[in-house]
Amino acid sequence: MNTFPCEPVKYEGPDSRNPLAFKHYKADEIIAGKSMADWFRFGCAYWHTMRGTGADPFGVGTADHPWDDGSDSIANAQNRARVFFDFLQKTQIDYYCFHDRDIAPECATLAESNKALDQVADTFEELQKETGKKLLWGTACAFVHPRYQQGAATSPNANVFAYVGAQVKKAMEITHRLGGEGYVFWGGREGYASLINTDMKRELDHLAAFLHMAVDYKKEIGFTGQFYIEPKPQEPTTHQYDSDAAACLNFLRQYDLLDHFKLNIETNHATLAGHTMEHELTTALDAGALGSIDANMGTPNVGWDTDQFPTDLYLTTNTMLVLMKMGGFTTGGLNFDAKLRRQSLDAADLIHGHIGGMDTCARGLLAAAELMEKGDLSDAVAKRYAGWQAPEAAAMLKGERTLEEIAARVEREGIDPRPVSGRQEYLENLVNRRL
Ligand code: XLS
Ligand code: NI
Ligand code: NI
Repeated sequence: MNTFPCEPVKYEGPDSRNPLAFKHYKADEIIAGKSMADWFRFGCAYWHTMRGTGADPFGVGTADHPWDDGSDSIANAQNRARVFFDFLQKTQIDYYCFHDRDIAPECATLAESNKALDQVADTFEELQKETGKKLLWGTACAFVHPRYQQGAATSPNANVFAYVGAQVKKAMEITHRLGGEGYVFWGGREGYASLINTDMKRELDHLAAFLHMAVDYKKEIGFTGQFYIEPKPQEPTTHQYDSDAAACLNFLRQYDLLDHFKLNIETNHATLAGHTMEHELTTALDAGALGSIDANMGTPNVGWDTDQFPTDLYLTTNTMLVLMKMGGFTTGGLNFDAKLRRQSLDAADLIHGHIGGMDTCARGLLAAAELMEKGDLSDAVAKRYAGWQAPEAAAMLKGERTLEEIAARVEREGIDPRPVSGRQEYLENLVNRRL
């Protein structure tokens, strides 16, 4: 069985009652100068969509994937790839992302694993040519295998560091070969369980040395895709070194890596870090380092990375407001790093999850575009800081005034600032009106 058990999903408009139709996502509709498809550059995560079984810490998988024979054979991996590209076509998703070990089996030796990866990559290459679908980014899975139990590039064991070096080298080559527009480093176990047995300074030095080697190898093979770090505060580690956007930026700056990396911001990771998605996106954007998005959402009171499909209009509107400020993605995209609930067994549920996420994003884009166009929010912000246009105010920021001079002016002019309203609720109502 090489096709996905459903018809291709089409746009039918907001009044459609067809559960397998887009109500808002219309790929070629131009919004603020760009097609919806270009604004989003939607991506699908191979690990969730094709390899997610619904297993959780309390029970085995439940998903019904009739195309999968459950074996680790190359033939099964290649067949899965065919079903996946059919899924991409049926959902109008243009990009995908993978870990090396999602697409091909891990074998007894590294050489055999590399060979398996090459064979499956042949199939991916053919399928890309056939369908026009593209690789948004690739990555290496350096957290599942027991060898990485204490970390990969931050493992206390030098041989683990070497092994992950070999694995990432190959994953970069495969990403390059498949025309990947980026490569992600998500440090799943790059952190600690406890500081009691951890030399944090040393581990961070190791991580930086590792990333510098990756940057060198990228040049060596002529891979021009963008490198991304994906922040996440914990899970599976107690503390992950790439805990949030600010921590990543600090690390990259400290180790002279900022020119080579951007951030891939994931919604549920922002939540786990105690931030809003728009906070994380804005932190990255302000540093010129917003690269890509892993779109999903969590249930904050659960406290896990539940990787749910985005269904929240506030969330997607706020996300799109930041993305529009940036002018859209360049190499990045909006990858659904999202999985079905364990009760959602059917292959068709995968379609519902993805098209629901796409429609939610489309509504966010439409709302954000209207808010941007009307300019109410940007006007309010401009007005809030308008006082800085005055020559004396500007001079204070340019280093042209001392504290003594400022103090003298405050006395001379009898400056006595009065509180003014931040108008938060008024503005919240404005946003609400567009939803
Ligand atoms: C896990 C991460 C992972 C990365 C890719 O929480 O989101 O899926 O996106 O390694
Ligand atoms: Ni992710
Ligand atoms: Ni995640």
